Amino acid sequence: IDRSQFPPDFLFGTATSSYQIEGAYLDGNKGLSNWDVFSHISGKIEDGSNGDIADDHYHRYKNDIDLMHSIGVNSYRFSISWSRVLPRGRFGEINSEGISFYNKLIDYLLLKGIQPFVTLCHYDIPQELEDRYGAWLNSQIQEDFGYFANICFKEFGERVKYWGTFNEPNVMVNKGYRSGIYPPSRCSEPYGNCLAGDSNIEPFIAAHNVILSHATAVDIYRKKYQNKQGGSIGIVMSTTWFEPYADTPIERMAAARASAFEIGWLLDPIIYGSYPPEMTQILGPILPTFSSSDKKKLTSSLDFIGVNHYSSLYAKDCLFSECFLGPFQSNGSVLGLGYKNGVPIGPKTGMSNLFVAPNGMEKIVLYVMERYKNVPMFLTENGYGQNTSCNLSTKEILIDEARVKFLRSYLTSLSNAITKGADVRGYFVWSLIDNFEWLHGYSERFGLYHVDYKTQKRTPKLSAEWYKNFLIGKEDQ
Ligand code: GCO
Repeated sequence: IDRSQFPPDFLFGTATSSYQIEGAYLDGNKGLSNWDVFSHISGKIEDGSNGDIADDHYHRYKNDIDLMHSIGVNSYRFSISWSRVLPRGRFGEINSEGISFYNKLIDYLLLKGIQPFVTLCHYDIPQELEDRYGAWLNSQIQEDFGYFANICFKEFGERVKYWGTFNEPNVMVNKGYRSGIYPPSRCSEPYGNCLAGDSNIEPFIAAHNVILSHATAVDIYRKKYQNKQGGSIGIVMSTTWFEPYADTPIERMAAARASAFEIGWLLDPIIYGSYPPEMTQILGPILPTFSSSDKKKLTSSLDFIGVNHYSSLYAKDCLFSECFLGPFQSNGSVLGLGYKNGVPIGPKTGMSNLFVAPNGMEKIVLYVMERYKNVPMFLTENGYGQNTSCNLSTKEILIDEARVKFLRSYLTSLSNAITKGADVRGYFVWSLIDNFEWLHGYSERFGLYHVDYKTQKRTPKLSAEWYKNFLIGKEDQ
């Protein structure tokens, strides 16, 4: 694979998120976020860690930008910590120290010739919104998100040309309100908080408020800023390629249903103004409804789709055939499986649910292209996690041949999709540096750079070197 196989103005970057790298969780007047509170509850994070310090990026952002610069990327996807800008959400003042941090970050990026690609909400929100009114379960959040977005457009929009409202909201609501393994831990064992299965309406309410919060922010951007500032705005979704478990009509339908439930759930409303037919058929009245003014505000409320893609799964039908879905699944009655007859769908990675299945990249991009009439896309995350809980040596971590192979094969597959007509405009490796990998803490490493968490020293892995060579167009070995 060669850079010349991509369009000349293609964005190539790396991605991170505020809670996963910034640390400094109380510095500069930052308020507590839901993840600050959650990660401090014992037993929530596998290795007992939290993001209090993380990569200390808050203090080391210049150094980290220098690392990006040395790789030669032309863009950087990061997120703004809502609780750094508004420590108490809308119940307090704007924090000038928070604004100043992101100003410095953006200015230094631009000085180094790197375009900022900014996510407004990558899971972390001010805890006070949760405590006061139940955050995503309350429609109040739509206005509050709009208020936050407006501040960001106003303060940073002269310099930021790419905005994503949400990162993987489908994951955020499923893990927050269905399995309960992310904050606010709704429905987690022992299943105390809400009803089982499809009668648990909370994920649907939360998603509904996310969808309308997105539309509120886009509306503000388009009315007040877009013409003047000339940027674009979209949303970033987690995407899995679902391969039918068997080549039968039922399993093919199951795979299509799984995609509609995963991607169409939020993107259909945001692009077409209503929930996907695949969902309404199964869920009926469980899905909240959009008023006609909602629909108007929603339709075509994005300029691009951000696609995060790591892996494929088999889709197995559970609507017409028997299988145990677990009490809190609602994905169109499809079981997503990594294995068939004991054989994984592709080589295993360090993450138990992620496999190396590069063809899924081309397939998912073509799927999104067809479903959404070739709206511009950015491949906003793709990367390889290495599990280091089993005491790998630093050398084994640094010579990350598996990651290089992964990136190369996925980029090849992406370029195939572009050749077939997909309007993809950028690609971001997850991640620049090893960081706080949510429930897995620091044992999962996704970085192009290794981080020694005792000293905060960053060391390039083989993959950093490989990406750099790829970007300068040096023949790939
Ligand atoms: C996301 C992802 C990232 C993860 C990455 C590796 O929500 O965008 O969860 O934050 O770190 O996907 O799992």
